[in-house]
Amino acid sequence: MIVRKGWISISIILLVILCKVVIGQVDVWIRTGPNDNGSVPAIAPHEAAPDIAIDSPDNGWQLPSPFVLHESAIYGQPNRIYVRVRNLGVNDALNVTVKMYWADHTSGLPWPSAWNFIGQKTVSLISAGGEAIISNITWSPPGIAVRYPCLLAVAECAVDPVSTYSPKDDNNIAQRNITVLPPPPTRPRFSTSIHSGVAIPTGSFADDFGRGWNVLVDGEYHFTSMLSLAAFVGYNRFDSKVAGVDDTYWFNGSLNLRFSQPISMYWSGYIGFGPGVYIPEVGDRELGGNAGLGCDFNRFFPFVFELGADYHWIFDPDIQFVHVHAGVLRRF
Ligand SMILES: [Ca+2]
Ligand SMILES: [Ca+2]
Repeated sequence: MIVRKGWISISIILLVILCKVVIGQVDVWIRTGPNDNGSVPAIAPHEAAPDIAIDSPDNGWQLPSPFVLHESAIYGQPNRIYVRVRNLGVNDALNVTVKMYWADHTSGLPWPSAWNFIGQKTVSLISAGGEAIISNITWSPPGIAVRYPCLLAVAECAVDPVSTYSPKDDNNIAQRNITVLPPPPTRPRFSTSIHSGVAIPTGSFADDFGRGWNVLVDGEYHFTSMLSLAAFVGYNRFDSKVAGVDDTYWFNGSLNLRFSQPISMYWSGYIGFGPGVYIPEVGDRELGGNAGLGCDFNRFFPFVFELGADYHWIFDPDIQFVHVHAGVLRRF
């Protein structure tokens, strides 16, 4: 009886070793959704792979965080595709090849007829339980006709080949549906704009004066799509709250450094700040500064519509006001 139990134990150990050697020794996989853990079938969604990322030529290159800063692709330009491949197995994965494909989402996505090959790369080693980044598979989407394509990443190696071309039913496959945008227009470096709005006193300045109106004109030089230098002249009028005291005004001449960031296809936001010279109705010129933020609507380029607000502070006498404005800008 003791001999038989010993044989059973040895048999079980051999069976486990055999399983590890033959089955599951290497399991390459790519997350096809944010909740995917490598199980088959994969946890839904199956077409939002966070381990496939696009880095378009717009906004510079997104290193070192292409997966965090995943972008829409730009057609007609070389976009970079990144893929993170993992190994769930107990042995190292050797010579793992990742192939990238794209398809029109309206095609129904039959394999292989709907899918267009983009490119492939091979990584020599993914250690057991580890991961590797496949970088710089280059893709130039052919045009805007396919605005919402699907990307498919297919990973396999000799001991873990693809069994079925489905991101749900094979963890070697992952899909990410993306957006393709037209290239941004080549932006002229100069712009000029005119704005008008409300000038609102704050602090002690508000004791004697109420809100009035403002107009400003500016000239701006755009170093890049995200950085510019603006010089502007403003007229800020305030209504008197005190009987016997006249309304007043301050001119300002200001210089602002501005940082812009695209928010969507047509909208961008900016922040800016800088020094200024303020000239009162009566008295000497004074120094001060301003800081502001706003948003631009670029649908009708080269005309840009802008909404913004600036906080102005004249140091001595202590005068502060906020200027809320709307305007139109023309690039040339
Ligand atoms: Ca696998
Ligand atoms: Ca980019």
